[in-house]
Amino acid sequence: MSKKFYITTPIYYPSASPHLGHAYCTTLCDIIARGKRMRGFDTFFLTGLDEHGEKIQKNAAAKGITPQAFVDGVAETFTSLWSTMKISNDDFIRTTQERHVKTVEDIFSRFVKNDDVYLSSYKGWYCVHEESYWTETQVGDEHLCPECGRPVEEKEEGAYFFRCSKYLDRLLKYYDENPTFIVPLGRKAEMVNNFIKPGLNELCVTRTTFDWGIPVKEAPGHVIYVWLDALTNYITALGYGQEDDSKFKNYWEDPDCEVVHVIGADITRFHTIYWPMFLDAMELRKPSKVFVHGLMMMKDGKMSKSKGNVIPVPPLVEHYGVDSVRYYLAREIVFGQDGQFTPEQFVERLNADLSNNFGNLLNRTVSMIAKYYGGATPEYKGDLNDLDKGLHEVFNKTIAAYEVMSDDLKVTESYAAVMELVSAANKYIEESAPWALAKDPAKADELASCMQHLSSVIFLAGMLLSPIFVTKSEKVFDQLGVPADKRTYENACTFGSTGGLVVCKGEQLFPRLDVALEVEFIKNLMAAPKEKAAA
Ligand code: ME8
Repeated sequence: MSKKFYITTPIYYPSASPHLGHAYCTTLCDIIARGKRMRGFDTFFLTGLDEHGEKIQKNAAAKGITPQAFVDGVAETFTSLWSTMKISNDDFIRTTQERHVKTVEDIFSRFVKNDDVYLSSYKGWYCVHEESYWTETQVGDEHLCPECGRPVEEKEEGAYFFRCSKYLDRLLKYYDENPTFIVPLGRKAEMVNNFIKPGLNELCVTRTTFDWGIPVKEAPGHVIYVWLDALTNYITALGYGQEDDSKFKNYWEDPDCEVVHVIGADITRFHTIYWPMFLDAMELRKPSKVFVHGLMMMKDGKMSKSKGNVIPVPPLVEHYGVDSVRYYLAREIVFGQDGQFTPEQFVERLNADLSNNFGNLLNRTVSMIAKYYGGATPEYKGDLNDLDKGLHEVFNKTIAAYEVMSDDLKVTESYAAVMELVSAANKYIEESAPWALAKDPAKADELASCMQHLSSVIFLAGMLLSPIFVTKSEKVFDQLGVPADKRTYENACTFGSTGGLVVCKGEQLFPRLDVALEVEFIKNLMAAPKEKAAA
């Protein structure tokens, strides 16, 4: 089986500063990508910006600058946030880049030539914010956008339409043949019942009312509608239609390469209905999976600057460290479900899992190996008693569970399993009572075995956590004394591979947090003046 993996985030609109919601999606994708690389997959991880459209043009005009200058400015805040979050993307696509613009023009020309698009005129209810037309029924009597709730305006313009009707059967067949194309599974029913069953209209794919977009060569005055432009980023970034298309060939064109788009629920329709149709029209393979993650909400609803409930990411990372913030995002909010950020849960999660559970296991183990063996970790000599056997079994089960769950993108569940291993090891210490074994010369083998079992578990847990702990896993390995060239996934999965290593007690990696003080700190961050809160 090929071990290739291509993962993408949505390309975000550079219409405002990025917030914890954007950081959430990108960080989860980063954790998945790093996990695959750790396991030896040939991985490509893409993120980027969706820089065209009326909204951007309006925002730039309001600031009195060109749209390009505007997006260049916002792009910097995004790349700076990704560097703060230690995002390991392999490329950063911006839809104003020549590589993208040129290819989208060619794709459109191909659609015109093949009669996949046709010129007509469109009248409907338009939402500037969503850049979408809606039908009379969808906007209701109030004339509000069904997606974002903002007022819509009635508009008519000459436009090209994509022939969805030509590709609908193929789409439904693809759904049938690939039951896990849309995950979580309930999202598929939503698409079929809300958009396909009521009758799918042909999709309007050009605009004439603004010009901040990719021009249609065949029809001056038309620019390509932002979704056709935006969705194709996933292939233009790989070099599709360009001189160097080696990445496109290596990833997209390899039918065994798993191609995964991770998106928020707000854009499911575009990724699961129109994108596969565009790909069909280009005679290209479809993505293996569209994974729809949930929204990260605040107690009083969606994060928004006007509500003053936006969590500024950089000061949070500066205060708690990037590893802790990444851990919180992966572990607290179940990937695939909506979740709520509260300062209390943030602090309590870090205390419970990182200080009390993982940090405690590391400190106790390294101290005991230093105390009882002068630092040299005993060799593995088999499982001497039931407690040893039990922990070894959890070790093996954790590897299997981690691999299956992370392949299913059950990120939160996979890390819950890793933390269960850590809890099992802490329980094993209590039950084995090494301090008592140390007093009894007849129990010397059991004591050695106990230290070996603990150190093996920490090596594995540190490795499985390394896609999250981008700085601290290395410190865990330093404390265990693992040489740089032995810090591999295979070694960590090999029970006993820490035998003979000399531990080196270091700083406490996850000091316990004072709940009241820290909750206060986060609340102050949320209330911080705008310039401080800007990412
Ligand atoms: O829709 N919680 O861009 P966008 C979790 N350009 N995720 C959140 C979030 C929150 N509170 N807020 C935003 C667009 N997101 C298009 C995409 S793709 C070809 C084009 C994340 O800037 C979530 O992943 O509005 C959502 O789908 C995405 O940001 C929307 O970003």
